[in-house]
Amino acid sequence: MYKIVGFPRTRAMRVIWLLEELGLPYEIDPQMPQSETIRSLNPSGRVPVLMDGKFVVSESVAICTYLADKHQQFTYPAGTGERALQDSFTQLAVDVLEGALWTAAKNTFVHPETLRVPEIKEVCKYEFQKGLEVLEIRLGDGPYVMGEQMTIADIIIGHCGGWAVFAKFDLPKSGAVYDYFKRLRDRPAYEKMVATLTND
Ligand SMILES: N[C@@H](CCC(=O)N[C@@H](CS)C(=O)NCC(=O)O)C(=O)O
Repeated sequence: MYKIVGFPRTRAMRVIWLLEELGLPYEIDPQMPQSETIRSLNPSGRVPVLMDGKFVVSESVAICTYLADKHQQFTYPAGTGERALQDSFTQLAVDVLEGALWTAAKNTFVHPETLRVPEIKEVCKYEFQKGLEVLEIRLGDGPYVMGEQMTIADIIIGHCGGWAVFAKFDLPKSGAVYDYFKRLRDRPAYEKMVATLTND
């Protein structure tokens, strides 16, 4: 059985969501970042980490890519044009959406107070909006970024949407991007992932 090592209310949410979509059994060891256990598995001390037997992999996007490739679901095969476009959406999410959210978080509660630059949160919100504008243009007719087939790119983007609500970043209240985030939130696997957070 897969083991997710990491407190669920973190980027572990992406891995939990994907495993729920895949309908595969997993257990969660809710380690806090920088715990001794986490540092023994991932020198950066960051969560999540996935254990597949003795195989250990860190970085949520790499974990999701591994699982999707291994089970040949929620991804296009490597080396195809579709996969390149899917990866391009994933990178947009990580670079622009997550980049803005994570920079804001680091300057709000993650870094030591003396190192924080609270004013940067406004820049982050601006960058996040720019990312949403690009997403809206690239979304097309949907229902998912790659069309009919949901992929891990949607999981990474959808997770950033939920994170944005938590961080009090503005999200559209109607339109294509609103509908897209709602479609993702309404998925039973998303709801099952959210249920694991209440057990924190
Ligand atoms: N790029 C990594 C980022 C992991 C990460 O920074 N996780 C946060 C929690 S969401 C963490 O462990 N922070 C603690 C730290 O940076 O020391 C991923 O996607 O897994």
